[in-house]
Amino acid sequence: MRILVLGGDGYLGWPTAMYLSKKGHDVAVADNFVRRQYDFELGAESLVPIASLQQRIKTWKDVTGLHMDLYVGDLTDARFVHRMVGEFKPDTIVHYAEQRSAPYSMIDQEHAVYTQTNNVVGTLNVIYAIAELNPNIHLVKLGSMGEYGTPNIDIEEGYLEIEHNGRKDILPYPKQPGSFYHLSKVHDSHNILFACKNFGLRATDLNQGIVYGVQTDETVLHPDLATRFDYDGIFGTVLNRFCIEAVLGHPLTVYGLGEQRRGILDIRDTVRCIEIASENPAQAGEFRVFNQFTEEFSIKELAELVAKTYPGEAHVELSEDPRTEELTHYYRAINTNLLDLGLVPHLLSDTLIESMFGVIEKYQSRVNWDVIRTSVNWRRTRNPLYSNEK
Ligand code: NAD
Ligand code: USQ
Repeated sequence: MRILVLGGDGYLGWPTAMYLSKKGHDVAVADNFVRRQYDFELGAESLVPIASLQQRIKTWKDVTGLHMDLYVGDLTDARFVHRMVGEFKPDTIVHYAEQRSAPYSMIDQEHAVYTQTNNVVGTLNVIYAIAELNPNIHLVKLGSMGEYGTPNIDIEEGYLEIEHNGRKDILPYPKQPGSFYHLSKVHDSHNILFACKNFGLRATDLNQGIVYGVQTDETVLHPDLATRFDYDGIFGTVLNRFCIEAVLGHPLTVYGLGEQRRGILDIRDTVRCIEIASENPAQAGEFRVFNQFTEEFSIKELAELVAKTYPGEAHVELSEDPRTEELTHYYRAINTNLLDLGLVPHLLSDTLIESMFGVIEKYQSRVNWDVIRTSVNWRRTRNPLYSNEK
């Protein structure tokens, strides 16, 4: 299969590109490197040093003999997207290329507008390139479990059967997300659903939970092949952060009561899920939705698990939640579609957490302590870091 990975320089895009390449697919990666730019803006950096995308591709060729094509450009540039899709002629497009941090989208108005413009316009350009050039291309789009929010009923995979005034229908599952970032994913989902109906596109929306881990079978082959590992209060995700905080001797920063429940998965399962979705494409005209996570935990359970596993002292700290989210809530989400197609999950085991401690210890001197705590509060419309109103 010819597979184009959009966002191929990112935390998940790069390991996915290597995994698919190793599995025998012809892979191209595309990126505009804006994720590296956010690091400059925030004064943060990946804990693990990362090579340039050009160097990664060169080392991949040296180590495995496998070639990857590279497209450098911005998905919000419609001509770039059209040219790339027309030239590479993919069977599948894996779309990771979005601004993916909820806190970044809540910094202030400018960051909310940027996030929604980047994500929604980029995805629309991908939709149009597929519709015009080859509607047979399967779009595998990364969505988010956070699109659903935390309703007081079970979360189904994309659709809900509803009976109303004696009539029944199967309708898109209601979405109540908790940030302008998560809302951008909801807008994408609606746009893709409409494009499937209107242009006959085939698409899979992967509502992914929070990913943890830093190594895959491919990233460990050479230091140049490592993927990024974020720990800062804006881009670092919760379990990765807790592991880093434990090693540093920083309190494990649980927001609120830590009773928020979330779906999580190992980075090695992310790449496998993409393979499964790509090799089992949606039908023409079908907007298929998979909930992509393997286990559910409360945030406090995750912190306690990390504290228990870390061989040294680790202290769990509860602090006021800077986000607008339910502090205590019902949570049960269905995730059978990927399991039915053959996913065998890596469950969160002490071994994985311990292996993360090893990587973190190696690079802990690179940490900037000033960016560990989050500076973003959901309820403020302006961020003191970005305005002169201190
Ligand atoms: P990331 O920020 O590390 O990677 C995204 C990549 O896309 C970056 O390299 C960035 O430069 C690129 N990009 C962004 N906008 C672009 C544009 N307009 N044109 C070209 N390239 C652009 O993020 P990630 O953690 O790898 O996440 C990838 C995707 O998976 C995102 O869509 C995210 O929403 C989704 N996701 C991530 C997680 C997680 O825990 N990391 C969980 C669920 C869903
Ligand atoms: N949290 C803490 N302490 C921290 C960091 C986070 O208690 O130090 C809490 C947050 O309040 C939240 C939960 O942990 O309740 C998850 O936060 P997160 O930053 O790990 O994840 P989130 O903002 O939801 O976003 C991440 C990715 C995003 C993806 C999403 C999947 O950045 O791209 O879409 O996970 S999901 O959560 O399923 O929507």
